[in-house]
Amino acid sequence: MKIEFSKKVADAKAAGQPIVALESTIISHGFPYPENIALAREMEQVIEAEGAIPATIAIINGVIKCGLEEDELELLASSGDVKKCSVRDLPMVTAAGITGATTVASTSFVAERAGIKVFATGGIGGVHRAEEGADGFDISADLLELSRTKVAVVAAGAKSILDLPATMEVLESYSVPVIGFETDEFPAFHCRTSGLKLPAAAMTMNELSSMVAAHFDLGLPSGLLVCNPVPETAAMGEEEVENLISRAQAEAVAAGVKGAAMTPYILGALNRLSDGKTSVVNHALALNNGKVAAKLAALIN
Ligand code: PSU
Ligand code: MN
Repeated sequence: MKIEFSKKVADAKAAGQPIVALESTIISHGFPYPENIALAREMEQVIEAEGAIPATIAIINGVIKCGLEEDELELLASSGDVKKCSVRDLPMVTAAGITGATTVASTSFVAERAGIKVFATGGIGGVHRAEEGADGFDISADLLELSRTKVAVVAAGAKSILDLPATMEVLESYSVPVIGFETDEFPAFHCRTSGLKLPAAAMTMNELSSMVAAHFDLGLPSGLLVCNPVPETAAMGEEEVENLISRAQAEAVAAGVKGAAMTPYILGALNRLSDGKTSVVNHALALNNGKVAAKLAALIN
């Protein structure tokens, strides 16, 4: 498999510097323009400030890239015609020579093959709620990829647009370690808590890095999920989020949205229904994940 590295990431690999992978679906389908390009740049800055090198992953004109130039980030943010690309889409997107944004699943896939062990994102995909009129069997490929790709994914849990207890059950069945960072509860993206207890908690960065290092040392076939709750100052109340989500979900069902379009649609609806508040939260938690991932990458390097 051919991966084209940016000079910066190639140099970092050669020098043995810590590297943090970043996804591109969050840029192309997670935020409106120009907020998305601002976030993409800030994610890179936050990681560099911790002494690590950011490697944003995407497919540009059919080429799998690890580390993007400024004009490539701008294209992903502003084009409006970038395919959301999970692992199963990689053959078509690369063969057709088109431009694709990678999800948690496909970013992890590329990161592992690029020799990168730590990846920062906002939230992972999971098991969708089986509500009337909605897809009854929509389980994100992010979970499958976590089970078979050796990368530590730092995320603020998963959104409560998903069935969080079912998501936790699938992660257990797939033998994916799930570690709370400074929490013993699964964070629900916009909210710091979900009422779901985690199987493991790391209360310090050293504890976290020991667990992650042990995981790689054991040679387990899976990745691991590091759950870093949204910063307190940015968190939303559970009731407010639940209200927004049921409205967004009802809209999606009424509009007949299915499959891969579901998560981007709901993100957009939440942003609109909350007058941009959910995007502010999403922005804050993504940067916070970048920071934790960079510290972790340095410690396990
Ligand atoms: N959750 C977010 N923001 C996102 C996504 C999820 O808060 O941008 C994106 C990620 O790229 C994730 C993907 O991997 O959506 C999951 O899509 P699906 O549910 O179709 O697998
Ligand atoms: Mn899906």
